[in-house]
Amino acid sequence: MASTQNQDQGELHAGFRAAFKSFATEAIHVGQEPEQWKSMAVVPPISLSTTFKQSEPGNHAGFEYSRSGNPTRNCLEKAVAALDGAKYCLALASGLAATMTITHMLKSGDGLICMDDVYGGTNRYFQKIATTLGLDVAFADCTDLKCLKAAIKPNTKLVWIETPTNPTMKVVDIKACAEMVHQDNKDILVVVDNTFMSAYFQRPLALGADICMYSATKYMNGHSDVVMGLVSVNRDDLYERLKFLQNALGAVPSPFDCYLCNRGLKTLHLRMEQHFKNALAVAKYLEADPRVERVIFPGLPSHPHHELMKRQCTGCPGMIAFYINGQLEHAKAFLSSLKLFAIAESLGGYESLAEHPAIMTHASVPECECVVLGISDTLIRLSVGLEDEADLIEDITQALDAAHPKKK
Ligand code: P1T
Repeated sequence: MASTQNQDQGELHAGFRAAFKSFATEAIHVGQEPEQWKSMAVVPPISLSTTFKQSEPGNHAGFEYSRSGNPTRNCLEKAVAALDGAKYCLALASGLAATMTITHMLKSGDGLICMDDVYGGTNRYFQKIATTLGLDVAFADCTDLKCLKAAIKPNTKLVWIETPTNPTMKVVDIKACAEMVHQDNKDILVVVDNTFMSAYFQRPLALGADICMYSATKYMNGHSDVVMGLVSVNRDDLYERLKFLQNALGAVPSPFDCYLCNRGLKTLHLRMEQHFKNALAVAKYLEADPRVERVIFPGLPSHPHHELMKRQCTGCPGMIAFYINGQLEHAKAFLSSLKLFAIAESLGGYESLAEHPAIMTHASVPECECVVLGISDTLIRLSVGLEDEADLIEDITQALDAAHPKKK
C-alpha cells in the first residue's frame, strides 16, 4: 500500500500516507463497463424493475428480484469495493441499516464492544435495540489498547470502531486494535465505521479490519441527497453471510439512490481534497481566535492523535469540532448567526453545515456519557463544505462576533 510521504500532493498532505494508487480511475471505471449493457450505455442505466424474467423456472440472467440483486446497485457495489481495496461491497438502505445488518451476524448471548464515542444513532441502536435482542453490549475507549483489551470477554464476537469519532474526533489506531483483538481471538470481527474518512482517506481493511462500513449519506455520496449505507469485506464467508442478511433483512437502497451515489463517487477524490483544504484553513483560523477555547481537528499538530492520523490516513476530511468560550448561550448565538453554514444534522455534503451535538445528533446519548466524552454545551461541530475559503472564514468571523460582541 501507500508510503508514508505524499510528495505529489504538496504541503497539505505532508507527512500523510500517499494517495491510493489509481483511486480516481477506479472510481470512474470499475463496475461501469458499457459492455455489460446491450445498449453500451456509458453511464449505468437506472434499473427500476423489481423483477427479472426467467427463461424457465430457476434459469435467469443473473437477476431474479430487486431486493436480492439489482443491476444499478451492482455497479455501485463494484465501484465501492475497488475503492476500499476490497473483494466485495454491499449497499444498504442507510448507515444504520448497515449497522443493523452487520449486527445480525451475532446471536443472543454474543458480546459486542463499541468505541465509547460514536454517532448518537449507533450508540442508541446498540444500547436500546441490540441489547433487547440479547446481545451483551459494552463500550470502551479504543484509543487506549489496555482499555479495549480489558473489555474483551470469552463471549466477545465483534469490536465496533469509529475513527475519527463523532463528534469529538478521537482517532483510533485501527492496525494496533485489529492486531491486539485478533491475537486475543482471531474470530472476533473488527468493524470500522469509515464514514468520516471516506474510502479516499482511509482503508480499514488494509489495516487489518474485517469489515469496513459507511453511512454513504455523507462523503461517499457527497451531495446530501441520498440516505444509504455501504459494507465492504474481503473474506468470502463474511460476504456470503452479509449478502444473505442484505436479502433476508431487506434493508436495501432504491436503484435511483444507487445511481446517485455511484455518480457522487466519480468526484470523491476531488471533493475530499477540497474539504481537507477548506477545513484546515477554518481550523487554523478558529485555533488562532481567543474566543475559541479549543479546536479538535486531526489535521492540526495540536490534535493529540495527529501523528497517528498521518500514519493511518492519506488526509483529513472536513469535520471540525470546537469549544466556544462561555456557555450554551454563546454556542447558540454562534450557530444562529451563521449565514453560509446551515444549522443542520448530517455531514459530508458539498455544503457547509454546523450543529450542536448535545442538542442535535447526540441527544440520545445519556447525559452522564456526554459529560465523560466532552459532548458539552459549548461543543460545536462543523462539516466544512466546498465553498470558497474566504467566504467560510468571513461567515465564522461574523458569527463569533455575534456570540462574543467586542467590548466598545
Ligand atoms: O444516517 P445514516 O445514513 O443511517 O448513518 C448513520 C451514521 C453512521 N455512522 C456515522 C459515523 C454517522 O455519522 C452516521 C450519521 N450521522 C449523522 C446523521 C450526523 O449528523 O452525525
